[in-house]
Amino acid sequence: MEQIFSQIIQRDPGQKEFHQAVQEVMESVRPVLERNPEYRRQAVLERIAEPERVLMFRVPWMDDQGQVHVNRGFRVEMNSAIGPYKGGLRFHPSVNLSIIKFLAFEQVFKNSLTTLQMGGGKGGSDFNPKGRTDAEVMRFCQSFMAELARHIGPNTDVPAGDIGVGAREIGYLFGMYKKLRNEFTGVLTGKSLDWGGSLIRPEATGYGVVFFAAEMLAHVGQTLEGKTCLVSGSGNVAQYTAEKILQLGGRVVTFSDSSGYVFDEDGVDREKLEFVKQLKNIRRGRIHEYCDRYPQAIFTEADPELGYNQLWTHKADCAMPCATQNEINERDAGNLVRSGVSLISEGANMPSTPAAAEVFLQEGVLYGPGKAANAGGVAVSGLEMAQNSMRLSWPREEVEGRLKQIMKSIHTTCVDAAAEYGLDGNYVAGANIAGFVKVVNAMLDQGLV
Ligand code: NDP
Ligand code: 2IT
Repeated sequence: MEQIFSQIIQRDPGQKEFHQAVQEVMESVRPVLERNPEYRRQAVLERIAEPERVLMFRVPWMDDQGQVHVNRGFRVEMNSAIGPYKGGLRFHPSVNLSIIKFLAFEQVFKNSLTTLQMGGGKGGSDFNPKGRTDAEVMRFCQSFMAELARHIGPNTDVPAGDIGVGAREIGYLFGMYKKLRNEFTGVLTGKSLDWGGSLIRPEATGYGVVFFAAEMLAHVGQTLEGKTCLVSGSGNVAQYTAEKILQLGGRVVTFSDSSGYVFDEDGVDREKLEFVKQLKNIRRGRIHEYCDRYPQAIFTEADPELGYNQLWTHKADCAMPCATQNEINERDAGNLVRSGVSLISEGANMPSTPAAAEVFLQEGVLYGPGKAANAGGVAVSGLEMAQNSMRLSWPREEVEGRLKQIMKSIHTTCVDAAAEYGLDGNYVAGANIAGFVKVVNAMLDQGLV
């Protein structure tokens, strides 16, 4: 196994996020390979860690002043053993091939856990939508889709949103796809309700994060009622994580963005949450503006020199990281445990470094890794695809009911898979093993392709 991993590193040196994601899965599935010598003969690890296809392309676009810019576009089609490639698009200046490959790799196992028929993929661009006008974002999306349209389709590859890609971007991307292909199909998910979107898709990731947390708590005879939660991020996932925490009787005391975080000791109530939604989604403002409106809250500027994030030092019972990868390091993990946090449910993809995850496992924290805890978003994307195929829309209650059921099933699957290998309570091992076995068996059924 060490040899396979070092080959993966040698083949793509410098792809540190991708290596991090692969290493975690490889460590988890070691006992599975020991039990199944056929998996070794079939080189399943080498196959699953190599994307089926990697697309990289130039995205030229013009700003409102007539200046031309060039960004890089990506789509990594990682694995189609159990369904069409499925996964979001991320627009953020930090995007590079390593980040898109790690996200696509995680997506394969996450989608496998959802019980639905979806393979794994991810895409995006190093385009920074911050401070850009709607017209500039539209031209960028059109240029991005001018290339991507050749490679995707409702039965081939179905992108959706992620960081920097929400309803506005999905609209512009869909419009261009429709024009180029002259067909109205469910080629993207996260569409607006009026033209093929699913109820609950905007809420799904955050709601799912909290359903997963509630399942982990129920497993040890507890509920979220009265529990104080630290939430990071203030985008789509953070907002609906907070909303469901409030609905289930918990308290939310933090939000953040890349500039810093707000701490509201009185708790974020429904009105304050509505303010955050307006601030981030409509006015596209910064989270420190929360303190202009609610002066009792405290804003702390992000300080990368500090070596830890002060957000994770507040006294709480639960933490839901919903911003980005590696936002919790080993020191943060130690701080969380010392602040009384005994449950982590990851809204972001890979928000905890390997050393932080190790702290949670060692300390017996209920630790729900992203590929299990945040699978509700892509699960409802799968339900959006199902509704599009039938040309029907299900009511809110039906979609939310199915989402809740799927999160429950993911929880049970993780618990059972971990127990099968004597790793009771280890959701990381459970999620990786269960996600892996299903995809690998499908790959083997379909031969060497
Ligand atoms: P949004 O773009 O809506 O929000 C992202 C939030 O995270 C913003 O508050 C943003 O702050 C913050 N953020 C992003 N990058 C950084 C960074 N490098 N450092 C600090 N803060 C950062 O994205 P989503 O809410 O959709 O995504 C959040 C996380 O959830 C991501 O990890 C994504 O992969 C994951 N996820 C999303 C799903 C979905 O359905 N949308 C599904 C499953 C997982 P700022 O405004 O300053 O950039
Ligand atoms: O990371 C993720 O699961 C997403 N960004 C959602 C993907 C999707 O296809 O809905």
